[in-house]
Amino acid sequence: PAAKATTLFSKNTKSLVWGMQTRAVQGMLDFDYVCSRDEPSVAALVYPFTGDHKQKFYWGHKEILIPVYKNMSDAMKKYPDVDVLINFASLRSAYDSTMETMQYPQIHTIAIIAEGIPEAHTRKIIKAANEKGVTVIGPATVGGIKPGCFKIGNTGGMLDNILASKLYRPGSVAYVSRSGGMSNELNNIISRTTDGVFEGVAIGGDRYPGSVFTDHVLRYQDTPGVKMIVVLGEIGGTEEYKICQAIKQGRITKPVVCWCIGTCATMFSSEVQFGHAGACANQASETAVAKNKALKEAGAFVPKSFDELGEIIKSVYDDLVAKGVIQPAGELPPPTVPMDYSWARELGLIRKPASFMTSICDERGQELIYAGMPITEVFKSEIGLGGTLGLLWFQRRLPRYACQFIEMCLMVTADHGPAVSGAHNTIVCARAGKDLISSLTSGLLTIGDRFGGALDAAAKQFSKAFDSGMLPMEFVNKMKKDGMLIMGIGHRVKSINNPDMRVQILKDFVKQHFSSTQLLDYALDVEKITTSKKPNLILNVDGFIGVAFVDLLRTCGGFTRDEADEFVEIGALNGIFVLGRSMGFIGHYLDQKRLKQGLYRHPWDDISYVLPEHMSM
Ligand code: Q5B
Repeated sequence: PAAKATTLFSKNTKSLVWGMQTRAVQGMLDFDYVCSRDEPSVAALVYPFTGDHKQKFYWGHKEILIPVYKNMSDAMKKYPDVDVLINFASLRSAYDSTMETMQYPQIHTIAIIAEGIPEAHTRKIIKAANEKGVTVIGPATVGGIKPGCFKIGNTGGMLDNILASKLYRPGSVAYVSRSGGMSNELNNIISRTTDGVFEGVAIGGDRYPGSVFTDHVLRYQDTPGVKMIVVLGEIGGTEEYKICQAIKQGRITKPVVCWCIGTCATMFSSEVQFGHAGACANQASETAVAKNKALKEAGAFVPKSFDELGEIIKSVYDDLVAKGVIQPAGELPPPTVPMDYSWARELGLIRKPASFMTSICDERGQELIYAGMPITEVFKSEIGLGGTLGLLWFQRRLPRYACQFIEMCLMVTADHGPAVSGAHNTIVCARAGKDLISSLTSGLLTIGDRFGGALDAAAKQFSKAFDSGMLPMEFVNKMKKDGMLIMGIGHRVKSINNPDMRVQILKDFVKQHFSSTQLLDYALDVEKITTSKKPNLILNVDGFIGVAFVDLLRTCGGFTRDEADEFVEIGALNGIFVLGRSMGFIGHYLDQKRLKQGLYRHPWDDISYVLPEHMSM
């Protein structure tokens, strides 16, 4: 087998991360930053399921881009200084990606995070790693951490944990454990009882971990910065006996504090399988009790229980300090890493004024809510399109007749043939080869005072005149005197001789269902005057809907007078025509496409060319 490195990580270690683990990468970068590293420890990500691209991360306050490669070979070629690969591949692809990684001699450490990798696969990985001199940490582990230098993935937890356990700078104590969760506990215990962690590795809970306790304990023995070693073993396997042997043989001379967890197994009458795949004693020597006893006999410092682990670590450490083996360094505060906005918010540390306000719809919960009404209720109560519009436009559950009226308005305004301005525009646009939305909006853009957009203005003019007590005749005369057209009056083709059935249908309904039609009656009186002058000066479809809607808002019981006026003021009523006529415009667009109509060009004989005479200078 090829020799393996004693030092796996330094302040300059560069790694590749296999998998789109952006949170873990950000955690590594934040760790690097609090360790005052000069550069991020992650050179690139490898992710075969997208093309090459870049991902945004934070480096302290700054935003940086880290490349993502589809092919591992490209990443290796681009970053020859990378010697660590952190493999977040799933249990299905971890074997292949690890074996592929080992083809690159630049890699000397691989951390495999996935749980549940078949043991046969792990054994092949171990064989290949031994041949190539690669240290494998895992599978089924969070990884490891070397304060001040490098952190594998999510090891050490969140930044506040890393700061609390002072993992941003090296101490003198190196540890190895099986469990990633327990390594966090060790970080905590060691930081409270000594000058801190020098390095910690969690080898993972599988029966065949890629590297074993002794691999790391011997590395620590040969690492000058490590002054004492902590091993957190567990029930199952015989690895701890190798440590006993190494102590007895004098291969390990640094103090080793060791505890095997799982001593409670003796309280059960049959063998217990603990959480880790390897945590089961198959023979008496594999029990935690037997191993703790052997370690103590070999000369390791073994507490009476896990509870005493901290005390024993402290007494060994204090002794080393007393002997001058350890000279605790002075503390320097780490650089500050800004807290993530979402986390700070979750902790209730910050508040931020929202950029947007909304009061009609909430899609965040389990169920979509329209103005306070869950979508299931919208359907259960059969409020229809009119009721839905009532919720979203007017924030009210409107009475049934009002919902019906709204739907009738949408129906009568749905279309009025291809000749009107908006439909014409839609058709020309569709024939110019444009898409549905362009053609639709091209039609909608013609809606205004003259065509289809006179509802609001009609509502305002008639209300103002009526509310001020003006007689219909006075109103007509005043408008004429002011040189203003009465909005909602007049039609290009409809007249008293050619009545607009759309208006008639609405009128019949309104007269039957509305509790009051004061403004409509006023407008009909105005119509009598205007049609006596010219038969086409009828109360048109815009005008009718405008004034009838004012009656509805004022008298349906759902709105105060101010609220009713506000809806007219903010332009809700033109929305009825826009929404209704969108149906027609879309119909015209589809019709033109279906009829395969070509580009429209207006005929010359339909255009009067009235250019100025040629003028000589
Ligand atoms: N005169 C609608 O005009 C139209 C007068 C008026 C006092 C008035 C015109 C107008 C107000 C805006 C309005 C909505 C442009 C119409 C709609 C949807 C549609 C469309 C469709 C659909 C028609 C002739 C004489 C002149 C004028 C006087 C005209 N309107 N006086 N108040 N409102 N109305 N728009 O026929 O003395 O001869 O000079 O602007 O309500 O868009 O189907 O087509 O569903 O798609 O061109 O129904 O009324 O009349 O402008 O030649 O005027 O009548 O001052 O008097 P016309 P003009 P004088 S509904």
